[in-house]
Amino acid sequence: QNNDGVELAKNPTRVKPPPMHKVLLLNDDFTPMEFVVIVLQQFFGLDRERANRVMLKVHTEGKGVCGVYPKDVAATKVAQVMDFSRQHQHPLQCVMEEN
Ligand code: NFA
Repeated sequence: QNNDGVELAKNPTRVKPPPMHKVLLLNDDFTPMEFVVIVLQQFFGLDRERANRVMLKVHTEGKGVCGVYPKDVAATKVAQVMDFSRQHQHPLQCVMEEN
């Protein structure tokens, strides 16, 4: 039974968990590695070691998952990272995709 797209006020009982969305970073040739590590620590709560691992995965494979969140949270993370990168004049790209 489909319980999506129904007004929550009339439907306080959720049958399914919210659909989750991956947030990914994309590689580029210009953003400093250290800046990417800071982004992963600051916006995705990774410790330095995990942040370094994800950064290197993005660097070598072209993209990497920062975290998995409900749609609204994922969208906020993407916007925050894009803002932060622009503020620092780095071309780092952050995107989301449904699982
Ligand atoms: N490729 C970038 C560099 O060599 C580092 C980087 C890693 C950029 C991950 C974006 C994402 N400076």
